[in-house]
Amino acid sequence: MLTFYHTPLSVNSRRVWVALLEKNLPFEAIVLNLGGDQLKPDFLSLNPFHHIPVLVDDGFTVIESFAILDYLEAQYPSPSLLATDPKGVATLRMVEMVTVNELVPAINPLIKQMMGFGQDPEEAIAQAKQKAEVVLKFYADKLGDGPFFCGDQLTLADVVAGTFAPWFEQLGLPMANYPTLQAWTSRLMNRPAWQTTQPSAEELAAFRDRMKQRMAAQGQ
Ligand SMILES: N[C@@H](CCC(=O)N[C@@H](CS)C(=O)NCC(=O)O)C(=O)O
Repeated sequence: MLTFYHTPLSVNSRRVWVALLEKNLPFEAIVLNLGGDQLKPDFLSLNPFHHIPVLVDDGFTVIESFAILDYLEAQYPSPSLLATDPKGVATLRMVEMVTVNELVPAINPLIKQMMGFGQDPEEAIAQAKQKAEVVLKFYADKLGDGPFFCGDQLTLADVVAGTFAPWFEQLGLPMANYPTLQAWTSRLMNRPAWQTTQPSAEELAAFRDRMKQRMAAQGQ
């Protein structure tokens, strides 16, 4: 039996959550409140770095979302979320790495602004948008005319980049400039796995309030 420790609003968790759903794997979900649950001894015994997501499969513990995705593909290969041809394998990994190494750091100021956690100077916002646009152009280039990054089948490239896609507009990145990416985003948002894992406006507002309280308590 799979046990998935997560927090619904975390994109690191969501990529695993979407993969579990896309692979039709039954699992028990344990939701952590990151206000302290992650520091309790039981959870620290699973992940000493106190991060979600964590997956436990029949007593075997996997931390780090990308290791979890690898494990799921190896242990439960069907349906596959991997590419098989060499160009697809490279595209999949490029999209994954560009997402975490380029997109994530670039959009930090935009997330901060969207969530109302503070406002960086205009120059920093403009620079963040510029960097994010380079990623969007890269995505559009890799997507080409295909429905998904690696062709006709959904792969982990779509899962990893696609769990950010619903936020692009709200981050101030106009998707009308990227019609093929916009169509890809709609394609993903129509899938049950994306619909199940998309946070509601209420969940988002509650998260925003909790974070603001936490930041105020820490004097930020
Ligand atoms: N590299 C890790 C990052 C995980 C991560 O940063 N998780 C955050 C939530 S998005 C977390 O658990 N934060 C709570 C903490 O560090 O105490 C992964 O991909 O799984």
